[in-house]
Amino acid sequence: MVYNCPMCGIIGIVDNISVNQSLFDGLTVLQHRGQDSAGIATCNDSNLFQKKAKGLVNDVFDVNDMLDLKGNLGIGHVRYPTAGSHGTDEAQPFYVNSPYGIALAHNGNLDNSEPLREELSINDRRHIHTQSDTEVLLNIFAHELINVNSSSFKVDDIFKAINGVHNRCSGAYAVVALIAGYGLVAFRDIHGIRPLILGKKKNSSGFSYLVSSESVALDLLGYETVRDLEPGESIFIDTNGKLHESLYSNKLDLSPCIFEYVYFSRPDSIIDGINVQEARMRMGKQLANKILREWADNDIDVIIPIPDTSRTAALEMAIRLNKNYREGLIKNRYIGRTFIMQGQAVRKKSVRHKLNPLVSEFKDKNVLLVDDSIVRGTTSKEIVQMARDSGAKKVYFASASPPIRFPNIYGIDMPNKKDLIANGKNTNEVCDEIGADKLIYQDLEDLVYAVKAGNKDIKKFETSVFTGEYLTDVGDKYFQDLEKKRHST
Ligand code: PIN
Repeated sequence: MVYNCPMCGIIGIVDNISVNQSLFDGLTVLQHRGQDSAGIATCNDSNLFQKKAKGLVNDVFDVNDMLDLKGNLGIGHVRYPTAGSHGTDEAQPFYVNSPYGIALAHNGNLDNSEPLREELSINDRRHIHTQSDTEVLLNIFAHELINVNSSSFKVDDIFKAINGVHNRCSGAYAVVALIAGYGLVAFRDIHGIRPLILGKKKNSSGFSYLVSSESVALDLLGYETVRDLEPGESIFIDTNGKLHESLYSNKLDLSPCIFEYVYFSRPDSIIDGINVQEARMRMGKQLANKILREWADNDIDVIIPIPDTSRTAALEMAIRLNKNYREGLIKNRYIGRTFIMQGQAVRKKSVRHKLNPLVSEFKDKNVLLVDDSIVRGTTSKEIVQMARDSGAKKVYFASASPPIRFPNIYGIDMPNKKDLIANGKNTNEVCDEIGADKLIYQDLEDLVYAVKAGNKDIKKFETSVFTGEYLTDVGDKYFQDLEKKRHST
């Protein structure tokens, strides 16, 4: 069983001064991408330093760790827990000593990590000692680099090795790695599913470069955007701050994961040229248009978002529908996101712990609750009940994304197919199940329109959770194994 590393945040920096504080700060604005563990690896000449542990960024590193993380080159990672894999062993970055000493961190999921693991063991004679597919990816990269390696270090060899990674690895991966004494490597899978953006800023000897899952890290640290990495693109920034670039010859159309826009990314990020906040605003407008088309004579008194992400869409809906918008659910900001926790029991309990209804906003009103998505439906069901308990006359529910009927295999953690509330159900059946008086789902074409309007050059998005159509060639066996693996969540 191999665990993936979905929903993580990555960052890499090359500068002419110490990068420890910038990496730390950058990770704090990527924290929403994963709260299970955090790690930083830096490099000073050919010495590598690393600290990684379970916990939030603020809790993992103390002053002494920061002092130990020396050097002008480094990478960082925040990790989301997956089925059974929430041990320190799976915290990133991962390290291999040969060639050169490489530390690597990744966001995404390989869909062929089982066969790769076997290949690594039998053909490449490499030992993988954790269940993480990041360790698999790192060892593939290291092996490919040894295979192409000339007698001395050449940048071109790095790019050849990454081509080898693309040829062997299937799935979604955005990667940062440092090669001790030489520089920072970053690359993105051939579909560009997971995000990765490059920024630069002037320093006293030229430029400092930063790569990150989200542009918010560039904003925070004062970097200007160079561009998002293209599908299959790799870059190498040497210790002198020189940028080297290479494209994979078999790259495919950019197909970013649409879930980054639905709820995963911060609203103040721009992913593949699309302003996330504006995409969410358009999702709200599209959903309002659907209501105007299909339910013009609605009797909605008030629109109430289920915080946080859906607020943006819900406000736009209220404006377009000319309805009141009210904050009716008060979030306790001191507990973690529901979606991020492990196990159904914890998840169920935490909804009431997390959100408290303001009775006065519900009493004697017909309310439209808005969420970004309905996955298991457990939150939705409880909130509908809370609304009723608070005296709502009618409880309607709107989802800014379409019914989720298929598992995500590219790095967004989703439950088994059978635990997805919309699996095998039509809208009315889901509506009954969550106990609402009416349920309105965004249509897929409207969601795609809302996101694509931010960057018309993007021809398609990764939307498999809605369609069951996957970008990579995954067989039935993969899904059977996935069901088994996720059984325990
Ligand atoms: C909202 C994230 N969003 C809320 C994640 C709940 C589905 N859930 C997906 C809705 S935020 S359920 O980013 O934390 O603000 O359908 O599985 O119950």
